[in-house]
Amino acid sequence: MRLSKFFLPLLKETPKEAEIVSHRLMLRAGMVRQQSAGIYSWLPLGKIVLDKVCAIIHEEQKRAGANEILMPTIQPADLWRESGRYDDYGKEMLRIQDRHERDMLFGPTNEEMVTEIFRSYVRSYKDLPLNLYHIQWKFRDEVRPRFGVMRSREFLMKDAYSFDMNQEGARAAYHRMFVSYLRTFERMGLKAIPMRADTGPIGGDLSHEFIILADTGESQVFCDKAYLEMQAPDEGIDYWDEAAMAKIVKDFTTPYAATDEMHDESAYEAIGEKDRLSARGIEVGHIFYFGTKYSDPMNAKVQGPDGQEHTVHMGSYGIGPTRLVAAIIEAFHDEDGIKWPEPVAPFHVGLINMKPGDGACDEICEKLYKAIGASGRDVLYDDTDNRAGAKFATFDLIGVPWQVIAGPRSAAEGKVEIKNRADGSRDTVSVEEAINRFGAA
Ligand code: P5A
Repeated sequence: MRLSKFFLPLLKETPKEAEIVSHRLMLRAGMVRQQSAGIYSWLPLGKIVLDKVCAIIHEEQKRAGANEILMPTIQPADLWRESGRYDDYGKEMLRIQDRHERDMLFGPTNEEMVTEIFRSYVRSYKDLPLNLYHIQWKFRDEVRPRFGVMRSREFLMKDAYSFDMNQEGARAAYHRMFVSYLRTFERMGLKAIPMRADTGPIGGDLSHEFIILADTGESQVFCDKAYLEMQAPDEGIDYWDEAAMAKIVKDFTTPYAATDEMHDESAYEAIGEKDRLSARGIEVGHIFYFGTKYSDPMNAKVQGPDGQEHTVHMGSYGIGPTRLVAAIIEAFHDEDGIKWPEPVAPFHVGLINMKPGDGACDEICEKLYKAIGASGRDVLYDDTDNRAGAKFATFDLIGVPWQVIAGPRSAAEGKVEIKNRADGSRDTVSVEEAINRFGAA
C-alpha cells in the first residue's frame, strides 16, 4: 500500500474526550470514528488490525474443533421468552419492533439462537461433541459506554457454543476452549491470565475470565507472579487428548488468580509476599459451563446409546475482538504511539522515502516496495511529500514494527536505515541486506 493512496485520517490534537491511552491513540491514528456514544466505524488502519486479530481467533477456534457459522444480529423475542431471559435481561437489551409489530432485539449474545439451531437438526449422541461459533456484532446498551471500543455498545464478539451428552463431555469441551484461548492470546503477544469468575446473566457454575494486566484495566485483580512465566502449549497439541487438556487446565488454574469479585484474601496471603501481584486487568475473554440452563427450557435433547433422551449440556465461550485491539494498544505503546506486536501489526514494514523526486531514493524505495510485497509481507510505502519529521512521527504513531528509511545521503551509497519500533534500535545496511531481511520469502 502506498501512503498517498491510503485513507489514514490522523488527528493532530489529542482528543479531549478520550480518557485512556488506547482510545487516544486509536483516534489519533485514524483507526476508528465514533458515530454515537459507544458506536464506532472502523477506518482502514483499524480494520486491518481487527481482521488480523479475527484471523488468529478463527485459526485457533478451528484448531480446537469448532465449526464456523454466522447467525444474524437481529433475533426474535420469542426465542428469549422460551429461555426466560427476555424479561430478565433488562435495559441492556436493545428491543425493536418490526413493521408487523413483532418484538425483535439486537442480540447481546446468542445462547438461545444457537440452541434453536441445534435442536432443529441434532438428534443423536453420535453427532456429539459439537461446537458452533461465529464472529458477529453484538449490542449491549451499557449504562456507561467508555474507553472507546474497550467498553462500547456495539462490539464484535467471537462466541462459541458447545453441546455434549453429559457433564463429563461438557467439561472436556470447556477444557479445549480454555486451551485454545491460552494459545489465541499468546499469539497476539499478550499474557492472558485465566481467573475464576462470576457467571452474571449468562448463568452456570463454572466460569473463567481471561485477563490481561494493564494499568487502565477496569477490574482489580490478584494473582501469583508464577503466571508471568507460564507459556501456552505449542500448535502441535492434540485437542482430543482429554487427559492432556485437563492437565494444562490444571496447571493454569492452580496458582492463585482472582478478580476482586471472587477474591479470597487469605488464599492470596498464603502466597509468599514476593510472589504476589495486585494489579489492574482487562477482560478479553470469558468462558462458561452452564449445563442445561438453556437446553432444558428450550428442549434440546439427543438420544443416547441407552435409547433414552438426554438433555444436552452446554457451555459458551466469548472473546471480544474489538476490545482486544484496544487492549493490545494498552499493553504495547509509548509516548510516541503504538508498538504493534508483529502478528497483529497492520503492516510489517513502513518504507519511508525521505526525498521523493531524488533518483536514488525513488529507485531504492520502488525496488524494496516490490521485493517486500512479493515476499507476502504487508508494507506501507510513504511516497508523499510530507516533511521528514512528520513522516517519522506518523510511523511511530501507527506503530509499524519495522521502518526502512531511504534518505538522499545514504541512498547515494546504496544504503538504507532500519529502525525497530519496539526497542528503537537502528541499523544502517545495504539495500541487498534490507531485501534479504524483508524481501525473502
Ligand atoms: C460467552 C459467549 C458472553 O456473552 N455468551 C456468548 C457469553 N460472555 S461475556 O463475558 O459477556 O462477553 C464475552 C466477551 O465479549 C467482550 N465484551 C465487550 N467488548 C467490548 N465492549 C463491550 N461492552 C463488551 N462486553 C463484552 C469481552 O471481551 C468479553 O470477555
